[in-house]
Amino acid sequence: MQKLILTAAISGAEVTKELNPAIPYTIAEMVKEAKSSYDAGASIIHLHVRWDDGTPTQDRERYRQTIEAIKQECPDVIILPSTGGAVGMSAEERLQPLDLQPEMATLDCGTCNFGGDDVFENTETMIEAFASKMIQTGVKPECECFDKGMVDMAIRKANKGLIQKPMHFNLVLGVNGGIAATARDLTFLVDSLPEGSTWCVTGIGRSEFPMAAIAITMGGHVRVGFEDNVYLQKGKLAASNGELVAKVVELAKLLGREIATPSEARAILGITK
Ligand code: KMH
Ligand code: ZN
Repeated sequence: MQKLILTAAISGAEVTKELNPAIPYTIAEMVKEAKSSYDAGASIIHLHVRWDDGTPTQDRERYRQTIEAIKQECPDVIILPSTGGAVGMSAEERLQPLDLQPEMATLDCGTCNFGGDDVFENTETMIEAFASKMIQTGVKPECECFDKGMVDMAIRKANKGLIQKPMHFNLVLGVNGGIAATARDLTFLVDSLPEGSTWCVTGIGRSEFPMAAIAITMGGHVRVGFEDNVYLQKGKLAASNGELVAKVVELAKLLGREIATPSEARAILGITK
């Protein structure tokens, strides 16, 4: 089995300090959360940036400054910026971090209800435009799939030459509007991936650690972090993203799976730059 790649989704765009005071907004807070995750065993930081007051932004310069500051503390970590941004942002706004030519970026593969009246919009035209820009800029897409149809959309785009193979997927289970976080549905998604793909699981809310445990035993990779869940256990807020990563490292140890370093993660994912 491959070593386990751990991704820390340290900030997200929607969670706020009202939910957990440790949610990072400022660049210094982002660095602290990235460092705690990296020290605990994360080789990838999935990044959304904010203005100091917590407002989500896809501003190119804010990403540049945040990435440079994180790299000073965690020099070899893989940075995976969001091109999803926050619900309601325009495609143009969302695409900005690709100008920095990161090693990876998210590629959201379909439209999804996101609770209440929120709709996270990713039309087919947008998916093609985002995928094309990633090919042009040499950025490896992490195909974000909130439902089975999104896996199929990503495969169609790969067959059209818009996503290079082998593909890498982030299977997100438990969004209110997406596929449920159950072992059956995770197996269904994984069985639908093209041969040779790599995949990571993201379980939302209380599903974070159960989905992680299943993925560890299935040979997949794992994402945790405040973007997806703010609790270390029922009723106890996590003090840092590092605590969430450390809990998965502990699970992996119990289940006999070794953790990948950033350079091992690059080799597994076929990242060459
Ligand atoms: N904030 C969500 C609307 C991504 O990073 O690409 C979208 C999201 C996915 O978080
Ligand atoms: Zn995200």
